[in-house]
Amino acid sequence: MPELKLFVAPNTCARVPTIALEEIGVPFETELVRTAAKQQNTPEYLKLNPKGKVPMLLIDNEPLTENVAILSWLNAAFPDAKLMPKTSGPLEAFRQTADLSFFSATVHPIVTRVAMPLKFIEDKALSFEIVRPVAVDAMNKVMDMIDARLSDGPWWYGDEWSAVDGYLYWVWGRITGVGYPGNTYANIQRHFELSNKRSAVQRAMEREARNVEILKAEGLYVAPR
Ligand SMILES: N[C@@H](CCC(=O)N[C@@H](CS)C(=O)NCC(=O)O)C(=O)O
Repeated sequence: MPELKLFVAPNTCARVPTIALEEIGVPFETELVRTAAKQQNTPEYLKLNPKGKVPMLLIDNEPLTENVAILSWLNAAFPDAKLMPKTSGPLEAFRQTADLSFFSATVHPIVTRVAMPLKFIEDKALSFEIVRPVAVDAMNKVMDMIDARLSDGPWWYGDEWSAVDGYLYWVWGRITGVGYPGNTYANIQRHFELSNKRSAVQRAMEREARNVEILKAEGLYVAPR
C-alpha cells in the first residue's frame, strides 16, 4: 500500500481528489496549504510542485499534480474502488479522460472567473460588474449541457457514481457558494443533494471543515463571497 499525502486548501479543487480518496477508503493524510499566506509559492512547496498549486498528491514521497492525472492514477491504482466505469477499449477510456479534462480545462477556468473575479482585474467594482457577469454567461452554457446530460440518470455516467461526479460536486458548491443562480438546473441540484448524502463526500467535507477552523484560528481564512 503506497503512503499517500494530499496537499489541500479549503474550497479549492483539491476537494475533488479528497472525495475520490474517501470513496476509495484507503488511509491518507491531508496537508493544509495556507494559500492566503502564499505557502504554495514557498521554495519548499515549489520544489515539489513548481506550478504552485493544489492539489498535489505525494505517493511514497513522489509528487503527482493535476486533477486529471491524480484521479486517473487513483483509478488505475485502486481499480476495485471503481472511481471511473470499466471501459471496453481505448476509445471509451480516452472519452473518460476527455470528461475529466472538460472539468479541468473548460469548466474550472470559468469557475475561477465566477468565484474570484478579482484575480483578473484589479478594480474591485469592475471585477464584480464585468468579469463575473461574463463568466456567469459562459457558465450558463456549460450548465445547460451538464443539466441535459444528467436527465438520463442521477450521475454523469448514469447509475454509477464516478470521479467526474466529484468534480461536478466541487464546481457546483463553489459557484453557488458565491451566488451563482442555479435554481433553473433541477438535475444538477438533485445531483448536489444526492452527492451530499454520500458518506465519502461527508468525510471529505469534514476534513475540509477542520482545515477551515485551523485557518480561522490563524486569521488566514478567506471566505467565498
Ligand atoms: N489544472 C490544475 C488547477 C489547479 C489550481 O488551479 N488550483 C488552485 C485552487 S482551485 C490553486 O492552487 N490556486 C492557488 C494559486 O493560484 O495561488 C488541476 O486541475 O489540478
